[in-house]
This record gives sequence, structure tokens and C-alpha cells, in this order.
Amino acid sequence: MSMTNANFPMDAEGRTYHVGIKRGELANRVLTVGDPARAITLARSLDGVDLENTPAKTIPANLFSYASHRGFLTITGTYKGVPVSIVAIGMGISMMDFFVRECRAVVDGPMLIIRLGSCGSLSDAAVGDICVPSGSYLVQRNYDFFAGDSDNASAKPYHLSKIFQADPEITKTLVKNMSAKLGDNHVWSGVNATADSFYSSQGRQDLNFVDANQDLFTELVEHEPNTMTLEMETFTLYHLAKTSTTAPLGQSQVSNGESKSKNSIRAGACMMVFAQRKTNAFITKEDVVRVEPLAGQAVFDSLVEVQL
Ligand code: DUR
Repeated sequence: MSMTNANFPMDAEGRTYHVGIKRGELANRVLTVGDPARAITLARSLDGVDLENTPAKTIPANLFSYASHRGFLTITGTYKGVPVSIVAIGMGISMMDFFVRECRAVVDGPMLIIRLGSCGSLSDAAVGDICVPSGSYLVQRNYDFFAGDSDNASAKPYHLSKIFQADPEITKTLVKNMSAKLGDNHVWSGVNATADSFYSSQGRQDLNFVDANQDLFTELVEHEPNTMTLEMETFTLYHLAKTSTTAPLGQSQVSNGESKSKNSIRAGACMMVFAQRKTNAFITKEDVVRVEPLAGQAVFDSLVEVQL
């Protein structure tokens, strides 16, 4: 595929460089996940799917879908009559950045984006429970600390950012709808920490590397006592929602000398606890199969309930 415009590459059809979608293929309301298999499972809850004749792991034939060459999968249909998309993005803050920016570029008007992911739990939330973070900060390896120079005596091995907030209405709606599907005692509120590694910056011990992360959990709780979850994407979603402008594509956000205050993206997130970091328990396949579709329906219910 040949691209034009090095600043924001698109092909002749108007497809973005990595997610590969073009105008008209994505709804204003988007559920994003990591795993493409999860996207396909959740697509079974969309309108008009012939469940009997659609084998598991197969994208329902009545829905639009596009798999990009960089591993993004987009599925678009309707839920309770309202247009929605599901986008699987893989893992990590870079993939979230590709997804949010490229989707924003091909959709007109305001957008609602909700992530349904998995996480490690630092609170009492058990494997299979759902956490709905009202905010997220970033845990970033301080690369300079590991340079081996002598001038890092006072530096910390991990940077902890400020907290960026989810959209409060989306968070509230998610908690309500998750509780309806899974029961109040399986739904948790608090703050998420997004890490730039599954390993070092999530406090996992790996003797093959110098990670200086033995005290990381204590530092996270000192930074934010409500720290509940660790994962790898949500901070970037909340951060980009907060910095989204209302300027149409190609128009400067500061065209009149003032930055626009109203954001065009409102975001929320929820995650299934896969790893209980205090007890070291890990989720079973049966629990994933049970929780995933219910959590997906709660997200779709929230996406269509909140006004654009
Ligand atoms: N994840 C974590 N940490 C965990 C469990 C799940 O980062 O302990 C999420 C984020 C990432 C993927 O997308 O799952 C890594 O397995």
C-alpha cells in the first residue's frame, strides 16, 4: 500500500497507516480490547448475529471487519440499534496511541471510547473480578537510572506520573452496569497504574535483569493510596482523551491563539483481574470464558447509555 503525507500517513483510499481504517468504517462509540480473540467473542453480543451458525472464533458474517497488517482488528455493527465498533489493539502504550489517534482521524464528531482489558490486582479484588478505575497514572522505567553512571544516587528507578481522570459519567455507568451483570461484590473502584513493561515496572522479579523494583509496590501506594490495578494501556487512553481537541482534522488546535477546552473524546476503562499480585493467584480459562461476555455486554450497555 502506498502512503501520502509523512505527517499523518494515509493511503489513496484514506486508510490510516497502522489501524488501517477509513472514514465510515468506525462508529463514534468504541469498545477497545487487547486480544483479537476477545474482540471476536464480544462481537457475538452485537445485533443480528446468527449465533447458531457462527462458530466460536469466527467473525459474525453480518458485521463489518478489517484486520490491519500491523495487528489491529476492527469490527463494526450495532448494539441495541446503536452503531458501535470493537477494536483489538494488542498491548502497550504505543498501540493505544496508534489506536486513539488513527481512530480519531477518521471519525466525525464526539467519540466515546471504553477499554475492556485485563490487569494485575494490588487490592483485594480477586481473579475474575472487575475493576473500574476513575483515574490512571504511568509507571515508567527511569532508563537513565540504569546507565551505570555515578550521578544517579538520588534518582529513583521508576517515574510515577500525575493521575489523569476517566470521564466520571462513563465510570459511574460502567460500575452500575458491571454490578448488574456480575454482582456488587465483584466490582471494584480505585486508581489504575499503567506500566511500560509487564515485568520490571509492574514489580515482577526477574533475576536475568537489574530492575531495582523490590520496593515498587510500596512506592505506588505511597504515590496513590487507592492504587488498585496494574496494566499497560489505560493511562494513554485517559491522557489522550484529556488532550483531545475539538478541532477538525487538519485544523490547528490553536488557530485563534487559544487552545480549545472541550475534549472530543470521552474515555473510560474496566479490567478483569487476571493476576492477583498479593496472593499470586492467576485466572483460570473457565473464569475468563464466564466473565468476558458479561463484562463485554456491560461495556456495550454503557457505550449506548451515555450521550455523545
Ligand atoms: N496485564 C498486565 N499485567 C497483569 C495482567 C494483565 O499488564 O498482571 C494486561 C496488560 C497487557 C496484557 O495488555 O494484559 C499483558 O499480559
